[in-house]
Amino acid sequence: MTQRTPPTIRFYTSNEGKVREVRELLEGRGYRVAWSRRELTEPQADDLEEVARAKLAAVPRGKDLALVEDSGIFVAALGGFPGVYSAYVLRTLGLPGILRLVDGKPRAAEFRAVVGLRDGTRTRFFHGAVKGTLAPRPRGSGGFGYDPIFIPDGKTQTTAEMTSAEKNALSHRGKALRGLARYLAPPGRVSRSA
Ligand code: ITT
Repeated sequence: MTQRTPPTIRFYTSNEGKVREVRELLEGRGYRVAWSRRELTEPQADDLEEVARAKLAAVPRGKDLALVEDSGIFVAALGGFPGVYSAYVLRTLGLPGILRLVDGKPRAAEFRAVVGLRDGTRTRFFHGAVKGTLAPRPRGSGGFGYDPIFIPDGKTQTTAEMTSAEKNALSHRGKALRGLARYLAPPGRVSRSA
């Protein structure tokens, strides 16, 4: 009996936390995720899809499916800031500095992700979002980035206090990746060759 080689999806990112979550979700669905550790140049843009499109345009063309992702946290009381600037703001202010920005303000926030896929000559984008609130102080050691201060609606834990499976089940990235998985293998189509 011949064994089907799992199709390879090559994920271009500098963020190891994203890789862990993408692997957990897509490898469970029969794909192999190869990590190309890259800091892709990001344009000044106010839209995650525009950034994801630019990242995808910067990755080399090869035989594998190419994957990029752009994400951020949008705080309503700050007019959506830091949004597309989330990585820069986290690097410069850290979580305590970000919490100071919302001191005394409503704490509603939303994580959003756009996953970009190049499949041959086609490019496709998949969106996911999760609403929540900012915790009063950082809690938990799982996940990465803003996870210690984000509490999804309907939960009491931060996403850093969840297992990665629990986080993937509700997260912005998990939702976007499930859209991508449905595109790659729509219900009824058993397998897809690379
Ligand atoms: P890339 O190389 O893929 O660009 P990056 O970490 O620079 O990796 P982004 O430019 O997409 O990623 O910036 C997203 C920022 O939002 C970054 O600071 C992340 O830590 C944070 N972020 C995104 N998703 C998150 C999640 O699920 N949990 C916690 N923080 C998250």
